[in-house]
Amino acid sequence: MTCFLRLGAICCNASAVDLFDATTGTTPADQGWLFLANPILTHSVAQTPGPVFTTLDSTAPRSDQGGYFSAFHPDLPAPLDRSVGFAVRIGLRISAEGHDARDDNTDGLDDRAGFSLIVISSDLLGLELGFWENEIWAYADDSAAPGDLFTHAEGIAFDTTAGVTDYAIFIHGAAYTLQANGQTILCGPLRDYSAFTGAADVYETPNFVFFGDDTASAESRSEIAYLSIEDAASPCPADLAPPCMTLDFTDVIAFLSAFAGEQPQADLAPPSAVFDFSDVLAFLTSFDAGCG
Ligand SMILES: [Ca+2]
Ligand SMILES: [Ca+2]
Ligand SMILES: [Ca+2]
Repeated sequence: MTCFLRLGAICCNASAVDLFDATTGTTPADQGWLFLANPILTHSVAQTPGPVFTTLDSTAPRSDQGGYFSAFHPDLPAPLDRSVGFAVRIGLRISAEGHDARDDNTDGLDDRAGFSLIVISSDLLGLELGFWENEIWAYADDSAAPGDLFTHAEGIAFDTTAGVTDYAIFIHGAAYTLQANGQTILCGPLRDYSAFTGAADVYETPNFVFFGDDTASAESRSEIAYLSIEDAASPCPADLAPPCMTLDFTDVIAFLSAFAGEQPQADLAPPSAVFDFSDVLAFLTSFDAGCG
């Protein structure tokens, strides 16, 4: 069992895999992550190791991009199986962020963020979260309208500058849940970004994680303390159908359907892969407890 001391709280998880730990005094690029920046040779993106966090600075010029790709990380757990459930945990503070007034789908919401966290599961459903100084939001896919690809979808007002925050993004079934210091602050559906056709198409790379600045239209200075991935069920296992964080009859129907079909999202209690009364009881217990 691996134990981690983080932000004064001890959390132990038998299956957590540490993929970056700033307290070693080195950057993610020294710990298995592929650092890439654009322009390749003349960029001004700076990465500075420190005793508590690595600072990644893409603030000048804004058009530069740079960040960390999991592509060749030797310890990346795979597959990142959303049917089983997993969580990507990152210790992060945004100390500065700026973005152009760029509203691609003319809905009144700007569509770029200077810091992104991308998580793509084994079957390409995933999520890109954008971090502003005062909001965290999800990038839309084009399932509703072609013009919505990579525009500002659901978000939550949140002060990302206050200090290093322990963010955990739970990926389970067809939905994600974002927690900040253990509190759920945002949830929604996983996205399919495979319509993207640019070079280095990370959105069609199974089992993939990126963090950094991936846009010419925004910039950030961030303090990154750690990143790990752990096996994890949704923090609200009974929440199996939209709307997320709301438990209603559609969640009951979804459970019964999944239970009858012996699908992983109904396998809520041991023994694993056996569908019995303990799973029903676990669903009822979670449903009764509600989503905190
Ligand atoms: Ca928009
Ligand atoms: Ca940029
Ligand atoms: Ca629900």
